[in-house]
Amino acid sequence: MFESSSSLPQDSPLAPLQPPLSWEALEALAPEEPDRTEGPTSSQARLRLFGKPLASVRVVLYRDHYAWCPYCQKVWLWLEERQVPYRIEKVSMFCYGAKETWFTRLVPSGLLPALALDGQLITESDVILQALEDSFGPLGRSLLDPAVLPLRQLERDLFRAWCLWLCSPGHEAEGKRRFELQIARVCAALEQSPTDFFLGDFSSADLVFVPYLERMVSSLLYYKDYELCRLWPAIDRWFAALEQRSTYRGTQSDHHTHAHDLPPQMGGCHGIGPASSRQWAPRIDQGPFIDLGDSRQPAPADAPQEALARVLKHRHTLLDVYSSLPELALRAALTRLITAEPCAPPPGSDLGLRSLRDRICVPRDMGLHAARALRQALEDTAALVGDRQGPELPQRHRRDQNPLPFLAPPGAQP
Ligand SMILES: N[C@@H](CCC(=O)N[C@@H](CS)C(=O)NCC(=O)O)C(=O)O
Repeated sequence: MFESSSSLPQDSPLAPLQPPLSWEALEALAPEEPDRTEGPTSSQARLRLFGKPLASVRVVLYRDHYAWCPYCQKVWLWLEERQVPYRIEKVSMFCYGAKETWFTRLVPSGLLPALALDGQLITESDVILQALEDSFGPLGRSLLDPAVLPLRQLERDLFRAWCLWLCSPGHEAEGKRRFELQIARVCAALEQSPTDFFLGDFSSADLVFVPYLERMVSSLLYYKDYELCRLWPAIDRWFAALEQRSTYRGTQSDHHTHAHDLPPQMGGCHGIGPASSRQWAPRIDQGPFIDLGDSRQPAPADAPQEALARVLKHRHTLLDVYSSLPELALRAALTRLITAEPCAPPPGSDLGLRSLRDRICVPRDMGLHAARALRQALEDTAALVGDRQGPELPQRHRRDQNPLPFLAPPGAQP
């Protein structure tokens, strides 16, 4: 894309690298932030109308800033699938920073999600889903359908077996055995279906499995080197069918985000050895970031542009928060992202570049493929000047992800 000023071949170690683009040039290459009120599912939306008038909004969803809470994902995906207009209020989770007092006045436990329906506040995701179904009709099948009820119970049995294996030290063999008993039951249920979903078309039976199956696949790969989707093809087919849906893709997270957001929520995750000795953890953390198996969809051609626009929107805050990241280094990584050509950052910026690489959160910050492209550009740029890793991600909290500095002024899209 950029002509070299030298006649040296590009692969020569002496070939001069392109200079970083200016902020103005980068801004000219970034797309406008799309309207989030209509269009595909997005964690950045604050209002969703699905072509209906503002006056038709009866629902307010209180959810986490990180677009990560599994119980919020269930309700979020239900609203998106059923195209029920709603407003979104974002709330902090304890492990990321202080909970907003306006929310604890509303919900003293501070637990998410909460939902207001016609002004009536409801907590507990299953109670919320039932209330939504009662008001707006079921998602394919009723949550109380005799075919759905045993699947909901199966999801809880699977959840408990996963928690035991992932979170209890000293239960490695037994934990795996019990998990496999349950996942075999899930696959048997899927294999009885005429489609890749549980009961024909996508329905509430599938919805209830989404949040934790996604987290199981990523966490077991990262902490146990357990390739769930390869070992259990019915689960892989189910994800492939799910990923056809833009609603799901908008809520979908990735292996890296789950691997590092789960420990503080679960009270720790136990790996089968140190991360460096495992097969998958180093790749999920340090790349190469392609072919990690967390998406079966081809990368959209504009994934780098999406990542660029998201970084530019928050660049001043990012440079404040990441004090080890010089602005020239960030421009070098963005230049690499958008031109696919190497661009040298200043000496010593490897640490700051990798700190940012490790803190991209999907889908909070951007979509899975945009995040993948950005992580790769940050890593490739850092590798030009050093091999230092950033500070380790904390296990007991994620206050390194405090949302406060990134909050948009009232009324703006974050
Ligand atoms: N049984 C509840 C569980 C909700 C829950 O545990 N939410 C977690 C987030 S995943 C929470 O809000 N924890 C408090 C916090 O992290 O701030 C439901 O289904 O809604």
